Amino acid sequence: MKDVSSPCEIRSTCPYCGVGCGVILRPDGMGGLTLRGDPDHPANYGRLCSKGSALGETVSLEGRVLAPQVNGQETDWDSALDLVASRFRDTIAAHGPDSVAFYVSGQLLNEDYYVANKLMKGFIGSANIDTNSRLCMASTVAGHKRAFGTDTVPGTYEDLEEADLIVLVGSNLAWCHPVLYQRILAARKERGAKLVVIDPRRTSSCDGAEMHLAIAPGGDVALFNGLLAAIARQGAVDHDFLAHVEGFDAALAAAEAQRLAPTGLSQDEMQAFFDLWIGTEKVVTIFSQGVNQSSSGTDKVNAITNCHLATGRIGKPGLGPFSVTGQPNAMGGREVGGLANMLACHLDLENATHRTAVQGFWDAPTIPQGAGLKAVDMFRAVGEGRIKALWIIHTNPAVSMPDADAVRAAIAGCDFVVVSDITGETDTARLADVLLPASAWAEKEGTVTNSDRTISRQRAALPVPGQARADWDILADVGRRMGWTSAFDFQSTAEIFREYAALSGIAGALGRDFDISGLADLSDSDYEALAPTRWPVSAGKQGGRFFADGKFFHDGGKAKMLALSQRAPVSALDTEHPFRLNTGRLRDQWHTMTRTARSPRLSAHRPEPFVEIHPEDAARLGIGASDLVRLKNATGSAILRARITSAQRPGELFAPMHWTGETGPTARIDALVPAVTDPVSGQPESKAATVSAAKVEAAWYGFAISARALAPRCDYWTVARAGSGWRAELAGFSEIADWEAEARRLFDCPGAEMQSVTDVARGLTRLAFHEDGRLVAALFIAREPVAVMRDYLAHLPGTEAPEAISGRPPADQPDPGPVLCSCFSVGVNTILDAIETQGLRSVDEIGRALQAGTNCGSCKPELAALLERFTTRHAAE
Ligand SMILES: Nc1nc2c(c(=O)[nH]1)N[C@H]1C(S)=C(S)[C@@H](COP(=O)(O)OP(=O)(O)OC[C@H]3O[C@@H](n4cnc5c(=O)[nH]c(N)nc54)[C@H](O)[C@@H]3O)O[C@H]1N2
Ligand SMILES: Nc1nc2c(c(=O)[nH]1)N[C@H]1C(S)=C(S)[C@@H](COP(=O)(O)OP(=O)(O)OC[C@H]3O[C@@H](n4cnc5c(=O)[nH]c(N)nc54)[C@H](O)[C@@H]3O)O[C@H]1N2
Ligand code: SF4
Ligand SMILES: [Mo]
Repeated sequence: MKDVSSPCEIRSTCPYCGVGCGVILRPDGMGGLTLRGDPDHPANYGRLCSKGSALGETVSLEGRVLAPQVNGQETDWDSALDLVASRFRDTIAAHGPDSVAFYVSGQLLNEDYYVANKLMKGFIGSANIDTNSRLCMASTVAGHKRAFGTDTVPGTYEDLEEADLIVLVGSNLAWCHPVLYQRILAARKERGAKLVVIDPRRTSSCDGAEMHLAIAPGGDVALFNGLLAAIARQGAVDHDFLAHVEGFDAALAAAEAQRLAPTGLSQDEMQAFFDLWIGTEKVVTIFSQGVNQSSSGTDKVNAITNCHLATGRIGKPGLGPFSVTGQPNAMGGREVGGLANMLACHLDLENATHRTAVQGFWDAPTIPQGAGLKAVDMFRAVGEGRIKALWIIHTNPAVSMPDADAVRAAIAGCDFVVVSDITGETDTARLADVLLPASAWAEKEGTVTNSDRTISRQRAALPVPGQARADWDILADVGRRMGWTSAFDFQSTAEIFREYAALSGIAGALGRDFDISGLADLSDSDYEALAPTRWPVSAGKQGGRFFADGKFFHDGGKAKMLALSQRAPVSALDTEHPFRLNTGRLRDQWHTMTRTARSPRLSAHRPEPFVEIHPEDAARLGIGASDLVRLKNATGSAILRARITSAQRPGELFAPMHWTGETGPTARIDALVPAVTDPVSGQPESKAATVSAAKVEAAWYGFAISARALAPRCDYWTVARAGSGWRAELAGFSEIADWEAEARRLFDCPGAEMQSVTDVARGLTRLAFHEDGRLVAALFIAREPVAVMRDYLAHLPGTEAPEAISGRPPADQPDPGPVLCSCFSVGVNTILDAIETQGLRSVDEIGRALQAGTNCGSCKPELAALLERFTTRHAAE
């Protein structure tokens, strides 16, 4: 597979979402690369979304950590790893194996993950290894295990195309799994399949959907209980399939008892959905974080699997429950046993036979007898000093964990913290005693497993910079330094993969689903050439679907339906906290933005953090467009820009999860999310905090552009890449007397030529700085949120821009407006103008006129929404 059309092209996999798109990389010989979608990869057949298309803009070495650091000082690997090994060894000797922990990531490759799990569970002898997948997939894992006996995704991506009805539950697929969404849209065009979205917000995924059910947060169990009752009432139960299922009567009785539980939906809306679901045999119910990240997340998963089991709609083409995985290797992490309550290869820690089998295979001195600490409990133990040595790999918990300020304080207070990252510029890495430089996506080898169980190779295309090393290599080295020389004597990822595949054969023999023993004998060159392969790969079974034959993995071979009742989110609304705060993702940013924020194109879509609020709520609170809003509760607080939109239900707010201490310190949204979890899965309820909201009156507001990176020091700030420079939003609660001095410090331009405009009465100050005839920076200050043409100004640094200080383009140069199509940098105003003047009537026509939407297609739903808004407005006029 490595040989593609040109010898310097390399096939690999996109490092972002769980769709797992294949990419073809072409190094430019100067440390950069260009890429395109792999037309032969079964996840994407050549497609890429905006984030995948912009990968080339994120691989520069800017901001990378290139040598190990101890207490902020660069050192060599021997010193750093001897310190790590000895501190872990000494801590274990003094306080026992459960006094140490690893917190890892669904973005690790299978090989990295396997070594981390083997080291902690088999050799250190603790199960205190958990992963950010606890914040992501844990409820699905628990729900699958309760229903099927194992954590098995029954279906495949082809099912999404063969379905006649797709239901998205708590999934903004258009933004979070854009290539799958594009595949569904293409199939809809062909087959006329219907799309239903169940989400409290009207998201981009709703544009073009037949039905949007704006469910009350947490209403999903009641809704799917209602569906189960309707399935029974309307005679849609598959009685033959029920021979393979336990628990139907109890599940139905519980569902019927719940008929009046609140969903926020009208009876008519629900009945229309029930009729559509029941009346369409080929239905795939896709679910994601609106389901998982809930204190009843596991129940939500089972409320969905109940309906599919009752109707026998599972494991056949075009139908089934389908959990889409978040991170590129969220699925692989579940397979290697990255979670604190699992062993490798879908074997169970609680099962003595499984434990003995794994311990024997590893020839391990020990194996924990039960589950270790799950993420939230792990950081609580860190905070309480029970965990004394912690190694954080490939994740940024000081930002992404609930109660993030407390987690940040816990990490800061821990005796010994090791962080492996590609950059030291993260909220977490800044707290490390030892910072280890990891090689990044385009530099490392291994495998990942995507949402439909397809294992794909990630291949190195760029040289490893500085002293960076692959995560598996660092982990194995520490294992050897701790004394387990032969168990961690790995020389390559191929070797690790073979061991892992061989262990899965034991799991298969013990009756587990995950068996890739057919790959245990791959030679190095077979591994190098491995084509995307869906598991299982064993003598008995190759790829395909599970469960159509009615064989499940519980003792006795039956599936289980669960008796469920709806529970409200844990945080209660009250007069002090009248708003429910929902959180999630934006189209063009990835998590804590350490990579995507390096791309100016991706940063243009939503350059500033915000909170979405319904117009009625905004009016009641006196919040206008662009005002700053403070959210507060007992856990923490945040300041965010208001975005007023009827896409929110009244009483509910939405804020993105992406901003950090590095990019917008008052917008760390997990500072507001309390550390409450699902009792079964331990997954935090990240989408249902309760908060107060109030307008913030700042003394001044500012907007800045700069050719150089800037480090603001004021009460509110956020920075983003723009053009070849940066843009920043600023605000302060106290007056600043000398704006020139302030600006020269902010922009680090003590000697630059300055133009200025001041209107003391109106509190207006504008300063523009030129060096050698080119604009280096400009600052616009006002008493109200600054009204300048930001998207135009953002491209000026580095150009002559003699009139930048006016804050608007010359008359002959229109303002493009906020970028909507990031591939071709096409702004909203440009699109609206073309719709009006050229009479464009479809997304395709917009594409032909402006190119917008013609590359990755991620913005097509937003283009459709813009068209619709325009036509409705004009129809009304
Ligand atoms: N662009 C982008 N894509 C990504 C990522 C990224 O960072 N950026 N991250 C990846 C990862 S790791 C993950 S896990 C996935 C997540 O993918 P998604 O789960 O699709 O993303 P989210 O935005 O977290 O949440 C989905 C939706 O759940 C809704 N929701 C909130 N509460 C409820 C509820 O009670 N019921 C229902 N039915 N819905 C509710 C929210 O309004 C939101 O629109 O995305 C992956 N893809
Ligand atoms: N409020 C709220 N909070 C959430 C969520 C939500 O919806 N709402 N979603 C949750 C979910 S589903 C997830 S998955 C998490 C994600 O949250 P995190 O995992 O904390 O976020 P990332 O930014 O992906 O962190 C990855 C880190 O790994 C580093 N890195 C990149 N490549 C490599 C490499 O090859 N090796 C190493 N060692 N490091 C590397 C990056 O620089 C970055 O610091 O957030 C969770 N938190
Ligand atoms: S959908 Fe986009 S982010 Fe996800 S794997 Fe494909 S290209 Fe990457
Ligand atoms: Mo995730």
